[in-house]
Amino acid sequence: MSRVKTLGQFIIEKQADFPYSKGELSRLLRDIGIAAKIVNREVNKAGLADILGDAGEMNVQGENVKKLDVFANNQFIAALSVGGECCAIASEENEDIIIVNNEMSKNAKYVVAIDPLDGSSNIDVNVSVGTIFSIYRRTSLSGPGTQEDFFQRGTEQVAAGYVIYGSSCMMVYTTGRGVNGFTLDPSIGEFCLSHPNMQTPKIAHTYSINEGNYVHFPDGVKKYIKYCQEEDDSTSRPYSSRYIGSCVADVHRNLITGGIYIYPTTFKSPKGKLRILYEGNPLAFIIEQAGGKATDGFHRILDMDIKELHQRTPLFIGSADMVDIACSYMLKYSTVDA
Ligand code: AHM
Ligand code: MG
Repeated sequence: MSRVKTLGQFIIEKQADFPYSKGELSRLLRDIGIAAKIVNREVNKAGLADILGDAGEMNVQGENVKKLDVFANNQFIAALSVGGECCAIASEENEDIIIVNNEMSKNAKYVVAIDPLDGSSNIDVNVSVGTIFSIYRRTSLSGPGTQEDFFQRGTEQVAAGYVIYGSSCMMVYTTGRGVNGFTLDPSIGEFCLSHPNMQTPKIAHTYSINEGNYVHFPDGVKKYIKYCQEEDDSTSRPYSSRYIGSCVADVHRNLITGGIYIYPTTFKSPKGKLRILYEGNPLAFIIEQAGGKATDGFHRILDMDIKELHQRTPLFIGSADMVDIACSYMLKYSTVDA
């Protein structure tokens, strides 16, 4: 009989890989796991409770905030604030960083960037949504965390992960030593290791992009989409198109079955729509650890300089060969600004 390994057991086991670690990162990951379970509970009863629908506010990106966004944001901020490991949080829902201001967190080592509920347009329609997080070691020495603590390249992430609230709830994370996935077993209330050492296929046959924006795409993307749709037996084209509209769900599916997710620049979003700090970088870290690639069409996401908290980026992410081919079309037909 195989023995179930819970997220908590796995985290403690992995801590032994870092002999000088004091366990702060482990506790941070555990706190995120607990908040995720609470958010999952609310997502699951979204249709029942009066928590469904708009909260009637706009977030800092000028998008409608759904009630569950607010709930998830509050849960994660609370979870990250109590443990004393995190000194500041950057959230998609808050214009400025949230300084964790208590006695325990003054000398906390880490800052956390988070998209508490990604894919919010899917909440009202019972389609998968997710949480994305990214953990950095602070660069300031002590005292309250600062905005500059977040202005680090993605290569500096010490851990990153996402939670997908889908047909089951899963947490997938990396600390730079591979990617592991845990599925929530509701009967025991624990995330259990279900997808050890995840690897994404190098080449696959699925592309994910909002084709409704086609006329506004850069030429390189237009040509790549046409390439995906052409008939060619040797490369199993045409490819399938799958687009959920929650990048966690699209990237998660592509991580498992292979594929590419693209959110390029568009007329409406000339710098791309996704935010690098809590969408691009964590997903890029995970996908690279799983053997895939992530770029903005030209450059590696993890090497980008961060100058703003809510900085946007185009994103080409997924199976290595597919990202390479898409980028070769960008190089041939588009310029960095187009
Ligand atoms: P959000 O964080 O406000 O939910 O926005 C990010 C989401 C991604 O999850 C998703 O892939 C994309 O926006 C969908 O955008 P669009 O509706 O323009 O295709
Ligand atoms: Mg988001």
